[in-house]
Amino acid sequence: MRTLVKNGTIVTAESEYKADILIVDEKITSIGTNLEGPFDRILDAEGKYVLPGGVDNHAHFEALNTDGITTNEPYATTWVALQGGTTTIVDFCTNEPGMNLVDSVNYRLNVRAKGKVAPDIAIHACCNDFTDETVGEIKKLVEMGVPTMKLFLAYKGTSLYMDDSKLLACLEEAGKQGMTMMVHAENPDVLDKCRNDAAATGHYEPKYHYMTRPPYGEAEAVSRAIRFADAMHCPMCIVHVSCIEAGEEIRKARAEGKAVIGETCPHYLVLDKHKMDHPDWHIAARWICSPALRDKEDQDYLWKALNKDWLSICGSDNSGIPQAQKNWGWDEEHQRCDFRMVPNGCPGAGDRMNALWTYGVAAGRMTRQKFVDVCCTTPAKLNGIYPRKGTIQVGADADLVLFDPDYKGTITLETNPTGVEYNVFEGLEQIGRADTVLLRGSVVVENGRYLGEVTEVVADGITYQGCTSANGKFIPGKPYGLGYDLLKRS
Ligand code: DUC
Ligand code: ZN
Ligand code: ZN
Ligand code: ZN
Repeated sequence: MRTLVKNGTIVTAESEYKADILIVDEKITSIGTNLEGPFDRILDAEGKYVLPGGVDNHAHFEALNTDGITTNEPYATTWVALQGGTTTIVDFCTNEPGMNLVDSVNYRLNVRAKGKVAPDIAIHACCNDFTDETVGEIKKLVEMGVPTMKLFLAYKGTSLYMDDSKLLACLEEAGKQGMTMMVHAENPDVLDKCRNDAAATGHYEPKYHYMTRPPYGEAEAVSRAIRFADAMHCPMCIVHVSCIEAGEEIRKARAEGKAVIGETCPHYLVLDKHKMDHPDWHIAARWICSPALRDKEDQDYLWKALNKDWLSICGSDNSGIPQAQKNWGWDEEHQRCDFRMVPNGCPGAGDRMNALWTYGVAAGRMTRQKFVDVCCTTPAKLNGIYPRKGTIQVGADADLVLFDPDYKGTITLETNPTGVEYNVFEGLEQIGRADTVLLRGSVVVENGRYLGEVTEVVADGITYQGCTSANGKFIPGKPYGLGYDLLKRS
């Protein structure tokens, strides 16, 4: 199959130019003008930007909470990512109950996700059950194409929590084996103190979620994680950075040449904490995610930080928790909402690029090159899947977005589905959208609509809008990803 994408303006992290693209089957084989036919199909990209397919560094689908219950939308809903221009999700694989990480990755790919993922998928390991085996698994994970792992420095009292000795042991081995370590950085004792103080004084409403996750707790954990990673010679990615204080720790460490990179997310860039002040707690609960949404000044800082490469990636942290599970926040005994019982997370895989374009590029806060860099290229590098993914060049997978900068709309669940019953960006203006999306040479989105069949699928007793056929395949990452480059800085 020979496809020509003609008349578009190609945008990469480095440059922007007018040229046509020849795709043969799944790969880009030439870029230029007057490319020679015959062609089986011609896509006219006149008036559009041709972007690399998005790489979402931070997606949770079918995530397991500490009881082993899934608290996220199923893989069948991943079509929403494609519709938003993301052609590769990097999904977190926690331990299945009673399973080590290596077996959990195999189980996730071969059972949970098999035949259900619409975009391509790469994997971060995510330790939810640290055992004597865990450190020894790092080498095997890297060999399997999983060169990244996330550790939780928060959530004391659950199996997610990693104390400093476990953290150091993992970092030491990861540095040797070519793994980049990712951390959820919030100081657990700060959280416990604040949460207990709130409860002790009778405060349980959703707004106490943000009032009890102070920036200093995030910044302290970021600082500690970076120092430990540096001492252990392990490259590090701080995920979901939400505030000035945490960003400043990363900025300073990078200025000192430390091997650290930071990610932020659309909801921290675009939304503020007052979403959680909604008078109906069921609705307010939709914005309960961790770290918490912050203030306008934090948003301004995060935009600046992306532009200055203090932060380098925009990942969605897609964690679409259905309303029925957000409603777990109801304390039946005391007949009130308790923010501590609401599962954490916001959906966003479908709106990551829409939100960043609208409030970044279209608002004059970010160049198109920077947009591609933080949404596609740097995440692909970090995960060791560049240049197969994350850029437009000969030999790369033909994952392309024909982006229409003239689209104007309002974000609603109908136009911007999330996989759950609500969209946290509902009602916001949208400028520009992914008009046509190609995944490895196949057109999967046209006129902003996913082309596959979408029907109701039921998971854990909850009904979702799911795709019935899957295009996605596992893309193994190479060891070190960006890690070597990061380490060379020091
Ligand atoms: N961390 C995440 O990255 N996502 C959802 C919840 C959390 O704590
Ligand atoms: Zn996290
Ligand atoms: Zn309600
Ligand atoms: Zn996450």
